[in-house]
Amino acid sequence: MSLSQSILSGDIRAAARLMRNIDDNIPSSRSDLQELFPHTGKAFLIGITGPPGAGKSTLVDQVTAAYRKRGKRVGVVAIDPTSPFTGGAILGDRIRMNRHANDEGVFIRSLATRGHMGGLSRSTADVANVMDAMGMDVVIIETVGVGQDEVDIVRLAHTTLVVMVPGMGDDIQAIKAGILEIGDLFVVNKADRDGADRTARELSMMLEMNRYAEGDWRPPVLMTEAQRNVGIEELVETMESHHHWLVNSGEIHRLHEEKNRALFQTLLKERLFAEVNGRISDDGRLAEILDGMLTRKQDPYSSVERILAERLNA
Ligand SMILES: Nc1nc2c(ncn2[C@@H]2O[C@H](COP(=O)(O)OP(=O)(O)O)[C@@H](O)[C@H]2O)c(=O)[nH]1
Ligand SMILES: [Mg+2]
Repeated sequence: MSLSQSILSGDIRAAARLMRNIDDNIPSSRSDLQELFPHTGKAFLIGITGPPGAGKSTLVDQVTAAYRKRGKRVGVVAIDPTSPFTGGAILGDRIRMNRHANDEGVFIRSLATRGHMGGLSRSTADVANVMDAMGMDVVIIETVGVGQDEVDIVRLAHTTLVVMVPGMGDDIQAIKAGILEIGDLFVVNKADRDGADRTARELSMMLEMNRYAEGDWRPPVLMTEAQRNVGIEELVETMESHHHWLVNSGEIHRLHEEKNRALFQTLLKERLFAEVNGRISDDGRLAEILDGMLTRKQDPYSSVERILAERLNA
């Protein structure tokens, strides 16, 4: 039996193995993903982003528990920004999520950001697809961000949740353009701290400056205390409302189109690059080109054109 067949028949360990293969870029993972793809598209994908320490992982843990109470199976993909050598945050998240360790309805996977080209967003999408095919009803993707990862998560998720903490007023100003665009809903976590109301008010005011057409989704601002499990039910309800809005408004089709395009184009880019770069690395021409650039006898622009033309004529 192939890994994908085992996964479809409910083998959790096969899923874990395939995810490792995806991480390690093992070629056989491609055929497993091919076989799983027709079984995907059913899960509700939630992206959670925000600055480090905002309480995202704590929220994910509580949201996971809330969905479990509703009888939903939950997959979690935690994208860890720390160096794979320190592993610190991964360990912390593992300990926190330990209460779900014996629950067959929860599957948690941490991915380290390695920074190879397109690698992270692609393997996140792949891992989310595996969880989807496993029959997870909800897949939560946690990422730190103000950056590229954040943009990528939006392309992956149906609903994107931005987590802030009290006293971030200035930061909100600094990053508002980015965050206001990506959030379908905003959470001011650590509402037990001073200034939570004010941060929520400021956020709401900034959001009100956006222009909305009739029937548009207007991102709400919620307050939570993830640590004490306060506000989580309302948060889950609001995420569900957004999902319903996506379906009822037809917006979900546009979103899927965008997701599909992003996944396909990332795959294409990665494979083309790997193929061409691999060939010129092996046959020594990459070294030649780089030498030529050092002495300024060759420019990179025409080198790229030459390599590409050769490929198209092949
Ligand atoms: N005071 C307070 N602390 C919280 C709350 N939620 C999470 N924390 C703490 O904030 C710290 C960072 O949380 P974590 O979930 O790891 O944040 P992440 O980096 O965004 O994933 C931890 O020590 C949590 O226990 C909250 O509602 N109130
Ligand atoms: Mg975290």
